[in-house]
Amino acid sequence: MNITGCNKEGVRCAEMSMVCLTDFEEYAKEHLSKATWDYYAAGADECCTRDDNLLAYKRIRLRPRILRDVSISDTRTTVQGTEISFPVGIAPTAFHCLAWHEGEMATARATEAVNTCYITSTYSTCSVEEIVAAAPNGYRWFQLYVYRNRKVSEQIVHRVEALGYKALVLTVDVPYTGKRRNDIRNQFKLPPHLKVKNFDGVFEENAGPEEYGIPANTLDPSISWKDVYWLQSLTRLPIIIKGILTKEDAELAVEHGVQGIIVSNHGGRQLDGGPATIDALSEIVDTVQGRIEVYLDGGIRTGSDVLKAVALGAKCVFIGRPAVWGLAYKGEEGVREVLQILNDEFRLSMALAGCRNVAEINRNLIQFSKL
Ligand code: PYR
Repeated sequence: MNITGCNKEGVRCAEMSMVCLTDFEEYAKEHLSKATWDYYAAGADECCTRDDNLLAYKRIRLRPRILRDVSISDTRTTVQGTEISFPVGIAPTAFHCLAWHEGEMATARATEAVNTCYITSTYSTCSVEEIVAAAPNGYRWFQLYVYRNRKVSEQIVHRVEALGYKALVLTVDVPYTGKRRNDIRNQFKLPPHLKVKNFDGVFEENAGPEEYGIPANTLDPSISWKDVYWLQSLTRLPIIIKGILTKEDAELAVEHGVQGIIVSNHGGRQLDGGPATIDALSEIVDTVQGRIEVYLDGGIRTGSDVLKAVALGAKCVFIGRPAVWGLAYKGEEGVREVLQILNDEFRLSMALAGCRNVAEINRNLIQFSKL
């Protein structure tokens, strides 16, 4: 183990000791190509929302309780009735083969080993069949977009349902892709040896300009609440809406009979100027009142961030970029390490705050005068 984690040139190397998630970030920045790094790091416009996702956690203070015998602790929880090892899963991020040659298959194996939930991105560089074969016992949800050609969405829904995916995560914050300046400067696109394998043969070859590996303008900006009913008519899977940031939309989600909400601003990659997700969480939890599960993604970097989100009512949180950094570091092993570090930090924060299990985490832990 190398204490500094750097080689002679001061560059982080794979033998170094990884202590926290930002170590993986530094490694990824130094080892990924500039265009790939920029793609994953991107926020929209001036990146205010992307950055605030992290900063907002640092504004929240905890109210630890003491002398509560925390000699035994249990980080397990459930999502949609299924037990996972701790309240952290993997958010959908695209193109894992850019970060590691085995791509999403490595991510799937890591989440299976750690026993948590992996939300597979539509924009995967391995097919859903390859992902399921790589980790047959993994617990997975599928992230879905609605395409102008509804048949495209319909086919993928039937495909993932048949493959044993356990929920559909309908992503609703991309009627159009946000403006990510470096992707435009870099003219970011997938290298020729990679493709969005879930769409093999689905779109016409050479159908004009591409955006992120499929023909541009294929997502349907006219998507509306009635499409939730349309999706429900296609599937028996639970539907979770990802991209809700207000109590009004949370209420509509409940009224439309979905089974969960992910409070998300797409990692700050869509509307710049929207709230940090942890700041949006409370009004949504208060509105939903336990009728459906509320999850969150965006800005989680430490175990105490997880503790704060769970204390404010998130049933589970999801990490996006840190999983990609883990992949860039050591593939499956790297993602496992990222999850393990977060689990260890969460367990420690829980104990230091006086909680023995996830059920004991509640809003009393949050110092509201500092919010
Ligand atoms: C993104 O790059 O944010 C996608 O959702 C593909």
